[in-house]
Amino acid sequence: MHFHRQANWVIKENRATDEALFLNRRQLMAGAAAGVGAGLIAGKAGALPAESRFSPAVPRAGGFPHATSPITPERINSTYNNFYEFGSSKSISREAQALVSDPWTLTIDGDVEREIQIDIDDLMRRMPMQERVYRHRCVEAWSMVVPWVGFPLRALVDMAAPLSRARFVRFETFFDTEVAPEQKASWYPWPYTEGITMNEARNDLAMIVVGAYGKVLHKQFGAPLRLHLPWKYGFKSIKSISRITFSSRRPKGFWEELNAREYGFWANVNPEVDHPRWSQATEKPLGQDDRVPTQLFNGYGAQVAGMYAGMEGNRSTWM
Ligand SMILES: Nc1nc2c(c(=O)[nH]1)N[C@H]1C(S)=C(S)[C@@H](COP(=O)(O)O)O[C@H]1N2
Ligand SMILES: [Mo]
Repeated sequence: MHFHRQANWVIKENRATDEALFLNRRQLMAGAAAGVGAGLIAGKAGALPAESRFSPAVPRAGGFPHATSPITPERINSTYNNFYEFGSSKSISREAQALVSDPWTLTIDGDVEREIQIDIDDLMRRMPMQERVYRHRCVEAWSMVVPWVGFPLRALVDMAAPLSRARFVRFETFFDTEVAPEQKASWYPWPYTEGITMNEARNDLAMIVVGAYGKVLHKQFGAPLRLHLPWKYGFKSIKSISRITFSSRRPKGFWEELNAREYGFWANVNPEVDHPRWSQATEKPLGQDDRVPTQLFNGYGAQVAGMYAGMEGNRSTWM
């Protein structure tokens, strides 16, 4: 199968150099904090501030395979989350407001020409920002559809200039027990980490997310930057990334470390390969009553299947 390196939905010119697009982020965050605070005082966890929109709006990627199923209502999505740093229930949106996402420095290290430390605002100004509507399929068999705002992971990989020996990319979440007391729990291998191959990192679909629903990313969504790999189970899409490390060795993620038999390295969505404890054939879209069939590669096979040619018969490709 032939895969061209640059798809037509990748915005070529760097729209992000338009200062007005981002420079408001600090103001936005201040507005968001005020809004969330007010919401919390009113006793509504996950109250959504109106002030946090990107202005002007980040353009939706043209010619892109946007999800066509209904977008999950923001209010539902922002109060049903997996973010174990703030608790193992889905109702962590209130606890997650303790996250300090501004200022935020991303470190890029390992097999690179030189280590980079970059402020999130600088990074956003340098990256080609766009909106993409993605399906997300959690390994627990629920799903959602989200209009993310962000940029192709490949643009960040290019900026990082990895050495030729780099074959994997490892992502690490912040570690701060003051902010996230759950990180004191010694039975978890904190901080949360995940890893993918360089080939996967350069795939057109791999996205670094900094916003959702046209707004700066809510803390419970993994502010200020997270990964989204829509063809893989959701646990691969690590939140609140503070470090990206290029490596010649395959990293072992948080869940693989905990239970490799249930949560593996590849974790590509496949309705025909069950989780050891439940079926993966169907999923429950958040906010909908009925279950729907799960799709191979979560419906993104045309864009990603070529990366796994010859691996289809291995159970580990789907776990
Ligand atoms: N750091 C971190 N990233 C994480 C998780 C987590 O617990 N901690 N949970 C993962 C799982 S299992 C899923 S399904 C998604 C959930 O994203 P959402 O809460 O925005 O829906 O985040 C993923 N990224
Ligand atoms: Mo998940």
